[in-house]
Amino acid sequence: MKNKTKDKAKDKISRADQPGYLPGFTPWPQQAAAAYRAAGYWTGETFGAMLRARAQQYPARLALVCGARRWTYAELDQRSDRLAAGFARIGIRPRDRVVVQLPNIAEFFSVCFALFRLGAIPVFALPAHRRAEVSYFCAHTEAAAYVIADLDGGFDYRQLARQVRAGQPSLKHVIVVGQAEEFCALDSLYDQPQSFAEPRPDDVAFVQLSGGSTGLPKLIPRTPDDYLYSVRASAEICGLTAGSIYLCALPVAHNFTLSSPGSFGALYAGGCVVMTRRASPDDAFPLIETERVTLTALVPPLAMVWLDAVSNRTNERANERASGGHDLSSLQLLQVGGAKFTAEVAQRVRPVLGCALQQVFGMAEGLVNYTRHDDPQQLVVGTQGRAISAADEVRVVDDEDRDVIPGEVGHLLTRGPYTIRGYYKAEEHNARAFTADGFYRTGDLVSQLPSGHLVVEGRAKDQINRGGDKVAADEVENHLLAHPNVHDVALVSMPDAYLGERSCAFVIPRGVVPRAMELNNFLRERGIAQYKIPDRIEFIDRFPKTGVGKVNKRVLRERIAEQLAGARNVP
Ligand code: OOB
Repeated sequence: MKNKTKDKAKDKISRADQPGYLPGFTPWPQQAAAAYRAAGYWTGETFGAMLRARAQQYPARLALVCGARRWTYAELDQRSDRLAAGFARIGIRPRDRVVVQLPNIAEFFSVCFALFRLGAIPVFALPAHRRAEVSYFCAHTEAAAYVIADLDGGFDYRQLARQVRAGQPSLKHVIVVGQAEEFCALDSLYDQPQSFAEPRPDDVAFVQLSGGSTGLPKLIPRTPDDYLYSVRASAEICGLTAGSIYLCALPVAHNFTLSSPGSFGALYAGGCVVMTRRASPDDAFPLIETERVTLTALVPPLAMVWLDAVSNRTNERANERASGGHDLSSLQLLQVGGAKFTAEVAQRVRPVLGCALQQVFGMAEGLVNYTRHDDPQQLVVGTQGRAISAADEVRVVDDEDRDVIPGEVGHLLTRGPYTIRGYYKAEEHNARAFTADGFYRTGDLVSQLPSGHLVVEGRAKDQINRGGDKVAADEVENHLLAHPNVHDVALVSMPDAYLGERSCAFVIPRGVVPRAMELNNFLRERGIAQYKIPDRIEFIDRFPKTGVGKVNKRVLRERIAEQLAGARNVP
């Protein structure tokens, strides 16, 4: 009896030392996890330990450039330690969720690594998100804190925080980079460093957002084991070294910018990350020149703007590889991804920018495909690359989940060492989004070449890819349905030369036909991100239906595409 009690006590202690996973997280099955460890993909390294190791290896090397500020690895390491202590002082605990919505500024990294060291869990919102999205992230994760910058791009995030906080009882702190007003200033949290227990490398370290196709964006839990593997392998594929200088031009918290190989890849390699809040040629080109940037990542519309900026300039001064007087010769690699990059534009990259192109087809849920530096040009220009890892399982299947004949178009399913097995707290949705044996249903239609390279052929998910910004159709439809003069609505994509796709809402009105402007204002007042506001609204009496009576969105897409083509042909 006595012994039993003792054993029980011992049991309690060992469980406290090794608590289970974050509730709501679907870990990889034990067998798969063991295989990934045995193969050396999962190393047990945490984010905090990774930064510490680099700071010891390269204390004086430059880690971050942000405006006039230049932080060495030692400084980033120290700032992260001090902030971790400050976060702990105000009551942020291991495993607390913290919504982080920051622009491309150096503090993104000190805040993240501080939270990682503390074992708290950043939930990455994008700067474009507004009240509806941020409130949902806070509520769904029961966030304890919300980190913002005071102002960015003319928008006051403190105003947003006031609205969000009013409806969120769990939200104890709003932490502001810059002028905090009534909130907590990040600068007041630089305490004396203290040490914290290392978080588990196989438990959730942070949460990213999915583009989503149904309802609100799904939340994607990522672990140090899986994420650092993708970062390490990506850095290797892209040839990053301590001499690499990465321009962080797309939103820093997006998976592409963070890990493919992104800023984490650059830090992993001991290189330098240069931050820019805006990715326009006027902002980015001077930075490329002065900081000698070696690589960057763009979505297709931005890549087109860069190409045009350089072409125009080059036409003016023949044979000069410069733009606006800016020398871009340090740039070795331009990565383009997030949406389909057409072959016609892709082939302009090398002649115009004088650097290599890499196409990147990835997803925040995991799988990332790259074209490789030694691929023949036709693969670099005409495909979206092949998977990072030999352990990535890629299947192309028909509607019944049967493998298609190699080379034919089908649904892309994937499973592997850095692809999640479930969204955070989304049991019902997970049953649909993953197969019984753990493959993620990407919703993308692809064909695969014998080399393993994938060509993105289309999409089965009900989503609009607006130049890399993903819009879940039914999220916007649900907001519109709340309008008293909207009887029914279907949101579809329409072709666009610049963004690839824009959104068009077909609306069946109820009673008085509302003005398009009124519906857009209504959506804005509901607090959704600007990129989700329909680019066009068409009123219609009834929807075309499929054989089983569902709205036939294909017919609607064709209708609007024809209408646009017709309008272009009018003299
Ligand atoms: C990236 O991640 P997400 O989560 O914003 O979006 C994923 C989806 C994919 O399922 C696919 O539908 C689309 O975006 N996509 C592409 C593409 N890259 C992404 N479609 C066509 N061609 C491409 N090259 O967008 C993302 C994450 C990591 C690296 C790169 C992109």
